[in-house]
Amino acid sequence: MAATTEQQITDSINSLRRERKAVILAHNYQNGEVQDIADFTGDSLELSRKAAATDADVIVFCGVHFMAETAKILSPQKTVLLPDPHAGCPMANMVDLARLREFKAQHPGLPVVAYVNTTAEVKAESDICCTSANAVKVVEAIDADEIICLPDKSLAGYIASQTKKRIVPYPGYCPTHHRILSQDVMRAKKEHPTAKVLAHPECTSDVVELADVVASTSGMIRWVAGSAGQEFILCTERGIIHKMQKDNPGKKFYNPCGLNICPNMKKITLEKVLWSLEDMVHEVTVPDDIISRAQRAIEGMLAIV
Ligand code: CIZ
Ligand code: SF4
Repeated sequence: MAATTEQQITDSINSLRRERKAVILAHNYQNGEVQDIADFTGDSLELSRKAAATDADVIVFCGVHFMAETAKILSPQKTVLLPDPHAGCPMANMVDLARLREFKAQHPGLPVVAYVNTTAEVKAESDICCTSANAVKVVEAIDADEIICLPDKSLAGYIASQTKKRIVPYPGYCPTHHRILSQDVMRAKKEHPTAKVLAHPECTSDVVELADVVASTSGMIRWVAGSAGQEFILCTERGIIHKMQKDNPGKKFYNPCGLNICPNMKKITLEKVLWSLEDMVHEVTVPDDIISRAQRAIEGMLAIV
């Protein structure tokens, strides 16, 4: 995109943002140019909470569908727009209501902890939500020794390694994080021997075992900012490096491989953000009864952490 064109698009986004009284949210995995025009960047829960605290009428969520739903759950009165209606999350889509009910029936009586990375209707049908940052705390706070964690078997495995409780994993996973292999991380460590390795718990257990730090995207951003280290290997989606590099210009950041790209996150572009505000598309709605039940699961989590 030529520089002038990009500037024109940004100018148009800015005037429509004011006209529509909109707040633009960008997930940490978004394209850099999209992060740069956002009012807030962060993880999905933190973004949805920040947007709820504004008096905006419209939320443009630059992320994937379940994230826009989370924003709607926390701001039922606001109009929530997803700039590309096809930006879905394959992991969130691995469990729907029918599969969840079937899984619950196979493990009767067990409480269900739903990662924020789930659809609104799955949240509504679960006992409580968790994020990758607070999952262990949430599991510890539940009055049960055996707990279903969904949809991510890798996050469930990480939780199981940190608690004495028995964790029953639902067999979902993030294709993007699973493309990062332990041999990639070992090669990157050899090339950058002083680099610290940070891994998201959505990575496979052999990658997590190689990490110096296991954290959510926001946790990684905070950890890097506070670290005396100068080099970092990031085992998560590569969009995270954009903010880290901006915040820490002297530090060096490395991707462990060429495949840590989430194609759905990358569907959002500046042009689509502009179209979204121009045409007020694509609105993400959640039925009222699902909103109130999903709110209960999110509030249950927030009461613990
Ligand atoms: O909920 C989010 O934002 C996800 C899935 C990732 C993270 O760790 O921030
Ligand atoms: Fe879903 Fe993985 Fe992409 Fe996150 S990185 S949106 S979990 S596919």
